[in-house]
Amino acid sequence: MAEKITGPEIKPLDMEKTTTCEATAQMLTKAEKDGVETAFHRAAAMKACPIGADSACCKHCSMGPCRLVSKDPYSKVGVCGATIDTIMARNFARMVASGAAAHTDHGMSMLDVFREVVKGDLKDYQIKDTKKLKEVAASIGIEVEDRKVDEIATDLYEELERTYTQVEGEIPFAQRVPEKTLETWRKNGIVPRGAMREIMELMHRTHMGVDQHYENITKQCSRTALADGWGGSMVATEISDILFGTPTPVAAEVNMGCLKENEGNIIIHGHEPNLFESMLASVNNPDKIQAAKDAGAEGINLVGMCCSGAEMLSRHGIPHAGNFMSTEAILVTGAVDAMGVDVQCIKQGLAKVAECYGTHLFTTNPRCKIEGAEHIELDEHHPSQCTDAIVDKAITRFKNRTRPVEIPNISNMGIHGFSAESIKYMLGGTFRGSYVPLNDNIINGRIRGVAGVVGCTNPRVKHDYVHVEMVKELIKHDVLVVQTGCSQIALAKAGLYRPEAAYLAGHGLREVCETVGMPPVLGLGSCVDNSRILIACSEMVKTGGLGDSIADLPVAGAAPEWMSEKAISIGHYFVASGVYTVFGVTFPIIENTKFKKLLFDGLEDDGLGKWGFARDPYEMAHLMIDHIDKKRKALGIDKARERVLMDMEARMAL
Ligand code: NFS
Ligand code: SF4
Repeated sequence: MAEKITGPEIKPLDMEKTTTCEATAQMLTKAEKDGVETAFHRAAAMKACPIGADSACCKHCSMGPCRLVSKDPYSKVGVCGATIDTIMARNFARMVASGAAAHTDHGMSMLDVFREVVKGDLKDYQIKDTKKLKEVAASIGIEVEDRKVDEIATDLYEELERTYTQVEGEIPFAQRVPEKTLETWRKNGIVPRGAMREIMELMHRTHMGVDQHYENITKQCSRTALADGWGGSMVATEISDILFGTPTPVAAEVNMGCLKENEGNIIIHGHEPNLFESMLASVNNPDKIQAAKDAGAEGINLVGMCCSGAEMLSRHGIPHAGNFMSTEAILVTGAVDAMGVDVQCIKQGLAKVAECYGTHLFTTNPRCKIEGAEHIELDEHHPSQCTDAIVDKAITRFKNRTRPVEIPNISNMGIHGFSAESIKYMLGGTFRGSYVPLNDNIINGRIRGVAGVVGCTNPRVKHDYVHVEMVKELIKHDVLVVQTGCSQIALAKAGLYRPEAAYLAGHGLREVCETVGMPPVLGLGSCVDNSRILIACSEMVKTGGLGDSIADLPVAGAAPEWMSEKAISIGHYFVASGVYTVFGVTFPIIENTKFKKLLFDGLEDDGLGKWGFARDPYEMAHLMIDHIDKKRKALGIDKARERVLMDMEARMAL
């Protein structure tokens, strides 16, 4: 169809510079023809505010807003006298507070479901993974031997509630932290008490006229971020595993080609797996399938996006259509009959694009409504009422499709569904899984170290490009990469989740991958599942041979295309846990300031990790590799790698 859908002239993007995702590029080009605007177009038209980007402004009271712009950041202060360090630290802290709140509130929703299941008030969800239930319970000191599942579950619920509500003491999962790391936290006074308390205190301290020492603010930042990583996020992951199953490796399809022209397509996009799980039940309901057939469809096709999509990909092999920067683009296919969203990373712009293409957009969570979208609330006591209604609307939309459909014919198979548990079995390959083989391969140098590459996509940089190039550079240098969220999807679209992609890895990593038949990058699921990386780090320390604390491990983290406050909270809990963490795109900080020095150096002196920043993917990768090598040297295992490399050369010579 040639005629424009909305009318206004759209300034075309230079696709070469916009994205490496061909499907997204194809749809953006179509959007331009149709006169439909996306976040990519808005980003091109609106320059980021340079003062805000540097975190050099404060609007915490109405004596301001104050802007501290000048060549020398110390030549000015706010009306109240706040220095640049105070202002940057407070802004950073508020990002941590908001990001941590998002993850912990998500975790709390999962815990709400769990409580109702345990009480027997919720029949549509069950405890699916009793093995995991027992493992999690035992890990925080709950007796599991010879006890009934519901007794253990009741105790677990009560313990985990403390993650949120406790006012004194340490959160339950602090018991999973390696001893020396926990000691460091205690010494620094940053062991979280309860998430609600930490977030509340951080908001208080960043109010006008309270905490005006950047070091003290940063301390509470660390405590709050840890309440996210080892608290809210970890609860979200563990409870989701208990209710819906711990992921095991599964072959699955990613990219827009998983939409089907002749079926009713439903996309679920968001973060909490309960909506998606019940949608899975609805689309498999024989009545609904029949209704779809009666409407002329060959079936109902359920597809995920963003993080709840990544969880469904991991747990059930449900196809995944794309990451954060593709959520508007996919509607441009015209093939999406309904999109259901819950919370987080849901662009308001979706409503307009959905309207242009006649797609039904449904909000389902009381926390997230969007003007112009229909709200059908998910009540966990009767979840099918919501999801069945969405299916019905999708079928009606299918029947009344008037506009031509264009689906990019691109899909990528790969192996997903790794977890802290399955890594044991993957590399162990024996009946009793353990981290010994991973540690051994790191010690003998075949694997140089482990990098967590995670996080968002952001239209301020070439979409997917930074993720893909950086990860390729890491694996080429024998760094095993673990991933979550939008980054996992970027690499899956680039074909790195196929075991055959091991040929892109260095000799050592390649050998390990080929021996066990695994891809050189391992996908662990959604962003809250970054907690799986924390558990994996803990296991590596406890297994032995790689130091006494997480800060000793030859590991590093990165979010090369981050955009959300959640990403800052994640970054900071990795830093506080002892991990060197590199961010791309931009960093909300001014060079040559005390606060910058604290985040990028000082925290390491306190026994924690530290922040890093670079825009270029190769530079980021080498910052991480250098750090990994530094840790190998400190552990005295740097020589082993040289031997492996010589062995390999010798073998090649033969
Ligand atoms: Ni994480 Fe998931 Fe993606 Fe970023 Fe958003 S979807 S929670 S925040 S954009 S990775
Ligand atoms: Fe300005 Fe201080 Fe008010 Fe911030 S708190 S807006 S720096 S006067």
